Amino acid sequence: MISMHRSVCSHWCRVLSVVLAAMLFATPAVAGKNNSNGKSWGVIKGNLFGSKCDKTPIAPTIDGLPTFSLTEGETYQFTPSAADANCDSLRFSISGQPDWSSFNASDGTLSGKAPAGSAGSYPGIRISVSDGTYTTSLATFSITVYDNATPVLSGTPPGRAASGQKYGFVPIAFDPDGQKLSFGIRNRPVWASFNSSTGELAGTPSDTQLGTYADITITATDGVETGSLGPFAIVVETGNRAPSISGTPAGSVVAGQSYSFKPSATDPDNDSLTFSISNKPTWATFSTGTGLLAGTPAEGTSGEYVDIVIGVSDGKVTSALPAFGIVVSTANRPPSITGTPASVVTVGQPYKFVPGASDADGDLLTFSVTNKPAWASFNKSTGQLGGTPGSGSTGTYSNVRVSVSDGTSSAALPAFSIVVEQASKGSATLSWQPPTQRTDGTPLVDLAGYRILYGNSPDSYSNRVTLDNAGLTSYVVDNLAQGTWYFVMTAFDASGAESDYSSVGSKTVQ
Ligand SMILES: [Ca+2]
Ligand SMILES: [Ca+2]
Ligand SMILES: [Ca+2]
Ligand SMILES: [Ca+2]
Repeated sequence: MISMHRSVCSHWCRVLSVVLAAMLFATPAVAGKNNSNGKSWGVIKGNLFGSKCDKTPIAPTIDGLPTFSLTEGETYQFTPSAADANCDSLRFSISGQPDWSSFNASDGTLSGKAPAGSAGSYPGIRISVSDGTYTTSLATFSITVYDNATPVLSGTPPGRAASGQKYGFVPIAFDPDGQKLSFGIRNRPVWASFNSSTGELAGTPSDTQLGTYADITITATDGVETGSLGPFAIVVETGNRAPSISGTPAGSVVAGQSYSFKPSATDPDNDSLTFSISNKPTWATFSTGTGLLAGTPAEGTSGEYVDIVIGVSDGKVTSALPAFGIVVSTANRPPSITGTPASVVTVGQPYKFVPGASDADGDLLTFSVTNKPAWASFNKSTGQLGGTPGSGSTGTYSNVRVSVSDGTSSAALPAFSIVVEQASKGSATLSWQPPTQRTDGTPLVDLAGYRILYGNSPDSYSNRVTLDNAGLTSYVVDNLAQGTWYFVMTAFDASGAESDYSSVGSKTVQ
């Protein structure tokens, strides 16, 4: 009955079972009565009142199922169950105790960590309990300590690192026992950090950390055995340095005019550079070889072209200018100016020239003049050049230029000269023989007078003088300006009949 309870009961249960067996032996009738109620625990308690510990000497009991194996580095622990129906104090003992373990005589606990090198079989272990009179033992058992396999580290850490660029290496770690591993490192480079959970070695060396970092060893331990990788070295060399780009692109251009911007770019490593652009204006072309952005926005492309970004790459890294915009404004159309100024003026005579001018944009126009004669005034609003040269202003006023401006662009007439002439007057004395007959040969008896016609060309006699005196034979024509004058005469009779022109005479007034 006792052994049956051992196999199914807890420690407390077993203690009661032992007591129950004793009580049933002493007072079977009471126990049977209570058992009829199905309350066996109540039976035990009822019979233990005032008599918890049996007075009949009984050997202590010991029970428990020890663990039979572990791996080096692992901890062993086993505590047996023991009881004594007489409430005797119990004392435990052991034989065949493994040398790496300790034993607690108070509770029978066998424990300890199997160290490296402890692999093997530890037979003949016997744990006993004594109540001072009787000794009871567990069945002799063995503990097998298995060899702890060393963690295996593998992987090829890169032997070179570049300044400014990240270096990283994670070893492949494996423990044949499946034990949890923790990592360590010896001679860790100062520029790198190490993760003891993963074994990752990572960092970015700076330009001041060039050189060889040798004898680096990464280790992995399962708590007992330690595997390692290395030693290895990392040579830190100068890494790629980013290219630089600079320049200030113009922010505006007038439609119809050319735009051009070329950034400056260099690479400290002398890498060959390639340019790129985003948001290139449609009217422009871009050279990936030089970075030149150029073009002439046509009329109708006015507007703002934004977020233009020009970058340069050394094949590894790209540097870019800040984004910029280009405002294309409508082109100003220059004004036009026309007119043919007089080139000669006589002293005392007024001179006046007003150019014609217009602007396709309707811009307000202002006029200007260079080399204005002192005797003339100029109206900036109308462009009128006018004045009357005085007697002391004879001469040639050359390279006079009249211009018009719309505020942005201007137009000018060809330069011209104004010659101021002296007002010289001359005279011509005409003399003639009075006619005595008509063209048909008949005598002319009623001659009434003469008419003098003259002008500045032999075909155009714009001036005339009528002389109502048949007795005259000469006449002085005066007040003739400089130039060559041509003269003809006619004769007329009392009836008004007039002859043809005489032969032409001429005189040049200097
Ligand atoms: Ca005892
Ligand atoms: Ca292991
Ligand atoms: Ca570079
Ligand atoms: Ca204009």
